[in-house]
Amino acid sequence: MIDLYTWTTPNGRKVSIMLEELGAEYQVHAVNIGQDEQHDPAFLKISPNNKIPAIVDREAGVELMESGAIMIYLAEKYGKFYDVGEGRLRVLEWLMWQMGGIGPFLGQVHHFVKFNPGKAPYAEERFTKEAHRLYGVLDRRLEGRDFVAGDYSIADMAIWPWISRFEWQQIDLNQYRHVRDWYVRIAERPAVQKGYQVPKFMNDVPMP
Ligand SMILES: N[C@@H](CCC(=O)N[C@@H](CS)C(=O)NCC(=O)O)C(=O)O
Repeated sequence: MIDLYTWTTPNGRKVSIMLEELGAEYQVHAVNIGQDEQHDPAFLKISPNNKIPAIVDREAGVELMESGAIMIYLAEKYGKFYDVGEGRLRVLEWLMWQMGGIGPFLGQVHHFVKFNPGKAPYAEERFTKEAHRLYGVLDRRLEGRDFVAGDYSIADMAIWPWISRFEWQQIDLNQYRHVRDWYVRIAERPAVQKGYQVPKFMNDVPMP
């Protein structure tokens, strides 16, 4: 049994989608970051960086924060979604690309463009430009491929929830047709539909 500490955000959904894909038994603990529950001392013991997601694997006595580390841990534990397609190194490469690029920079687009428009025009311009650059990189990677590392892997599961906020990022997915086709292909998976609604329903999975 895995305890999942999460909220309705891309980083949280990465792990709930993965747990659904694995068919793993898990218990959800909602950490409402809008109400500062991530600073609760009990949660900080599991996630000292005060961010979701985090897991506890009771059987194995493991407590883990950081979505990338959690996904690698689960992939190794269940022997799935890691050593696939073009191999472990490619999966790792695109997973790290998500962790270092897509997550932090699209997160800044949400902050400046979606939630604080007009306050920092330079930041809006800089992060929107970077978002388009990253979408371009992903589009080129997906040309002639169904998934970023050949077969469906934790790299796709990590990137996809960030792309699901394309409307927040004011990105027209039709401008990036390989990304759009990949996005729809993954969105249609039952486990993704289910994992997206953890810890609670917010909206239907956005479709282009
Ligand atoms: N690098 C971390 C980032 C996690 C993260 O940024 N989580 C956000 C929600 S998506 C959060 O918990 N924010 C609360 C806060 O910053 O106080 C990961 O991938 O797990």
